[in-house]
Amino acid sequence: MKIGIVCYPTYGGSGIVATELGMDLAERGHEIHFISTSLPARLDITISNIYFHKVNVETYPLFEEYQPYSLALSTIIVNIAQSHGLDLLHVHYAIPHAYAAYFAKQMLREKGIELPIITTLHGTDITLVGNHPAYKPAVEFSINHSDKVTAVSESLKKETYEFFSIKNEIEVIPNFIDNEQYEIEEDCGCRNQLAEKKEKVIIHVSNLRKVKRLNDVVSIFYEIQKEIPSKLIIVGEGPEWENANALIQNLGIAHKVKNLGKINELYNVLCSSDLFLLPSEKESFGLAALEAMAARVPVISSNAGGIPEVNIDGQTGFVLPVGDVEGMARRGIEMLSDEKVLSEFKENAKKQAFKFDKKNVLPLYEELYYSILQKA
Ligand code: GMT
Repeated sequence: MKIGIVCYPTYGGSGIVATELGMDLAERGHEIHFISTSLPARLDITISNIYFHKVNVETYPLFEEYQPYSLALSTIIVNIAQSHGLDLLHVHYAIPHAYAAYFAKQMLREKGIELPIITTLHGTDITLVGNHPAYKPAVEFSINHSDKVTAVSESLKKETYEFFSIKNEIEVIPNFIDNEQYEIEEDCGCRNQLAEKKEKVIIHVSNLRKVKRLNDVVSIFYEIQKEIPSKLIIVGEGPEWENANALIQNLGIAHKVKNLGKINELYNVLCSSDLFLLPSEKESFGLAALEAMAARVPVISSNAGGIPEVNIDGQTGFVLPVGDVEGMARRGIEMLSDEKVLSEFKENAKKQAFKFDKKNVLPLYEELYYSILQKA
């Protein structure tokens, strides 16, 4: 098949899922055309069958900071669909990708070309941004006019039906992981750069936005480090870092916290960690938690959105109400203070990651594509 994939190029989960999916489909022999504003963060452009098309948003002073991204996107979709003969288009994140895809589809129809559209909902496009009155009718319209809609968790599917008036069926295809990529020795050599030998490594990976509750991460760690010699590793960049850093300074734990920013060697850092913290306010799935589990790292998380579908309370870690910093710290201390308990949690985390292995999940997308092409 010739498949167009539209995604955000940044380190966010939706872009990562789209990129990993596209690369794998290319390895299975499909021709994949990525359409994005810049090269997606994890895209290996050297894989054969992969093409990258940059969305050029022409700037014009009249538009000030509101340059018409949707227009530029629908135009390039039309061009790529025509010039490369795309069989279908898969857009990741509804805003404004599903909207732009709808208009591209209409333009192509006038030229006698039918382009089926698949929209994958990732989370904030529904729960945070999409639900805002400024966007809601347009998001609802574009979901209802997609040929197929998927959501990354049961929780997100339920919320989409609750928030919007949706006429079509939403299929849940969970996020996935390539477990083979995580077959690194537990101590791959980077552990001693992160912490002292006797210390535990506690990690948080995100885009450091408000929804991730970074101050909770710091407060949970503050309580844990009183009992367990440990270091907190923060991976990612984002607007909440300044606030969290102020808290770190006030609590006097700056020497125990390392902010690595955006890194490429995430596998190595995860494989050197003992506990992942994900206390998010909202989270449709929690891909970062799954990546941690694939590296044998148990997770202490909130019960937001789809997290409980990934992190199983009492098995792969613990799941507590959003904001229960005290409870999360208590569970962390419990887990980290007993090596036998910790290694059981680590094994369970790895077993859980195998359930979401790409070998099980990717065929679901392929089947979906073929079923749409049969209908078309
Ligand atoms: O977590 C973010 O803020 C990034 C966001 C995105 O759209 O890239 O992540 C969302 O999609 C991921 C991949 O499906 C999910 O694993 C995340 O849980 C989801 N984030 C939220 O729902 C807040």
